[in-house]
This record gives sequence, structure tokens and C-alpha cells, in this order.
Amino acid sequence: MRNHSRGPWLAAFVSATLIGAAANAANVVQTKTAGAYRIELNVLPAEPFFSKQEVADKHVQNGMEVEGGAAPVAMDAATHPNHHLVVHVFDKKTGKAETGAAVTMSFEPVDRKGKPAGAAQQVPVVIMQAVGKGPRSTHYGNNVTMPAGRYRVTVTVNGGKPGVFVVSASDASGATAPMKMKMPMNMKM
Ligand SMILES: [Cu+2]
Repeated sequence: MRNHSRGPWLAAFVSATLIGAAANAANVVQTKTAGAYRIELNVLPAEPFFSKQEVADKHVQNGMEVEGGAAPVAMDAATHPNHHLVVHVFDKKTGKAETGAAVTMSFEPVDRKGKPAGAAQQVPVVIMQAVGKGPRSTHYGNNVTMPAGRYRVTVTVNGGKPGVFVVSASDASGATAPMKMKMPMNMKM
């Protein structure tokens, strides 16, 4: 009776997925599907980075634990980073976090019509985890300097089809809003 195991497993998977989505909802700017992956883009306030050793030695509770990839941009870097621009990458079918993906990321300012309005900047992609949250919190990106404005963010995973996001970085605090807010048609502005 192999089929009997399928129902409960599926139900557990679905509820775990929903709980995960709810917990992260406040910080998720946009989600896109690209090839075999679901990519969640987050634009957060700049975050401190720590090595595994520092996390252990200094009993760090909050921040980013560096797992690999490019050099992290420190919060007090000369470039004055104001945002933590990162993506979580999940297997589209299983929902599992990708922990060893090759991710590229760039962002460029765009005007109101979505046309490029400045030079694209490549993000040196750090592979990191949230301190204490383990491999399933794996994400990719870095602290960046993103003055208030609209940006197109282009992400590739393992050389696949790019995921393209358009986001608004509202100010230095890191507060953001999705660009395509749905408003009722009859709303009075
Ligand atoms: Cu991070």
C-alpha cells in the first residue's frame, strides 16, 4: 500500500512550506521562478558578517555567517553600504534551499518606465547563512550601496535563465516595497 504514505507526507510538506513563507513574509520583496529554481529577493538593512570561528568564539547571536563565495562588504566599509541585497534559492519542485549554487547578481537604477538610468553594478556574491539558522537559511548576495530609487536586479543561478526583479529601495533604512502594488481600480488617490 505504498500510495497511503503519500497523502500525509504531502500535507506535512505543504504546511511546513506555508509556515516558512509566513515567517519570512515581512522581508520578502519578490519571488520569481527561473528555470528549476524559485528565487526570493530580499532587500534588507545592511547586516554584519562573521566567520564561523567568530560566531563560535564570540557567541554571536545575530547576523550573517559566511560560508563561502566573494569577500563580504563590512557595514563600516568606505562605500557606506546601506542595504543587504540577497536571494534565497529553492529547488522549484522540492522547495529545498540550494546551499551550493553558483549565483550572479547585478543591479542597475531604472527610471519610471523601467529603462536603465545608470550603470549596472555587479554584486560580489557571498554565500551565507543567518547565524544559528543552519543550511536551510542559506542565501546569496552582499551588503551594497543603493541610494533611494528604483532598481532592476538580475540574478542567475548555475548559469540558467536570469530572474529579473524590479524593486524600490526607499531610503537608507532599508525599508522597501514591491514595485507592482495592486490597488483597487476605484481607489481615490
Ligand atoms: Cu545575509
